[in-house]
Amino acid sequence: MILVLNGPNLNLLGRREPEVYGRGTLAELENACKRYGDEAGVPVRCRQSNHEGELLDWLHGAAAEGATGLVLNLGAYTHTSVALRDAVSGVALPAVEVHLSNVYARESFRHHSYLSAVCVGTITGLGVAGYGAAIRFLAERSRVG
Ligand code: CA2
Repeated sequence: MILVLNGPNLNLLGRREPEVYGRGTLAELENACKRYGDEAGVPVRCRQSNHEGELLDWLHGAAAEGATGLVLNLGAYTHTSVALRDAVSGVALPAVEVHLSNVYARESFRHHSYLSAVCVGTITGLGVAGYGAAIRFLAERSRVG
């Protein structure tokens, strides 16, 4: 199972800033992730939280609930949270960092990520398709061990 975690404010998708994040809602994003998982032959579980501690708890429990990989869009916590970085680093599962928007085309405070160094890779600016690429990569990686 691949666990997709979306962080703060991503519950607002489709309701504000469509020029930055597109018109799709979080529910549509999560349905697309499940579809990408079906196509790649791996179950996908999606969660979103606005709370750092809840995201930490989900990361700590990921392996025990059967995750073989993580797709992480931790929103603004990407740029601020040493705690989430330490959790990703400690969880011993391959993680792909995903951003809907191209963070490098935006404000400079979005150019630094605490997560990138503890993830296998980062996909930024491809919208929902970036989640698909991450899911396909992790599905393949879990098959080859
Ligand atoms: O591009 C991304 O996916 C981000 O992770 C989104 C975060 C932002 O802090 C990161 O720098 C890049 C913010 C998510 C906010 O989502 C909203 C969606 C609709 C309306 C308002 C906010």
